[in-house]
Amino acid sequence: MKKTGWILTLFLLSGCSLRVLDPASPYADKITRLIYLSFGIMMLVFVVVMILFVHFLKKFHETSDRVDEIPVDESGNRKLEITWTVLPVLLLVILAVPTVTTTYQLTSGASQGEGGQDKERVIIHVKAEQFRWEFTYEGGEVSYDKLVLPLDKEVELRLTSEDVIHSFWAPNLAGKIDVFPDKETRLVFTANKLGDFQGKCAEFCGSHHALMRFETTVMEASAYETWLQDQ
Ligand SMILES: [Cu+2]
Repeated sequence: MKKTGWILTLFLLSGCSLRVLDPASPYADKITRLIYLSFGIMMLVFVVVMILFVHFLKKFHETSDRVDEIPVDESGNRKLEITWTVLPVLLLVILAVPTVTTTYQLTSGASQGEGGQDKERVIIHVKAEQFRWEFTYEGGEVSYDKLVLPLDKEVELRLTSEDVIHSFWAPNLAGKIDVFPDKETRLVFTANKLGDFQGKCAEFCGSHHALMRFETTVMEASAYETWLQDQ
């Protein structure tokens, strides 16, 4: 039964087309580094705790000559108390500093060049509705459930919703961003890898939420222009 459970889990996971740890933009690359950092810290804590656990199991397990032994009642070990207070604080600082600075770096891009003053930036309007994505490009071209982006060009997505709250998530390119019916949110990133990347709505938004997927295609700037003309 246990084996069947594992096989089923692997089978279900194999259905995931989202590749979270495969960055195709500096934005996604920064997030990936944060994931590796927190995973590294987690593994360090896990391994140290497991080593201590096994060590103490061996050291203090009951043996025939120790059956009646009563352990010494120790209270207040200053050294140990300082160690297990300082170490977790240190680990949290190592995790918190890059997390906070990265978060500020990534969100500051959306407020710079406010109002599209930055002429180099490609502005695409994203409209979410139950249950599809509509992308409107600078010349008024529209595509549904397919976002096309030029390579190595800074892109600014301006997102709004027609109905409920959705969440735009293309893990190869950027982090999740909420999409609201009465407020515009922005996402700024630069795709630096050619190819097709999967994205989906990451906020439960109704009966067909699971089908609210989209594909992102990153193409050379010249091919992007041609594609736009074909729309
Ligand atoms: Cu949705």
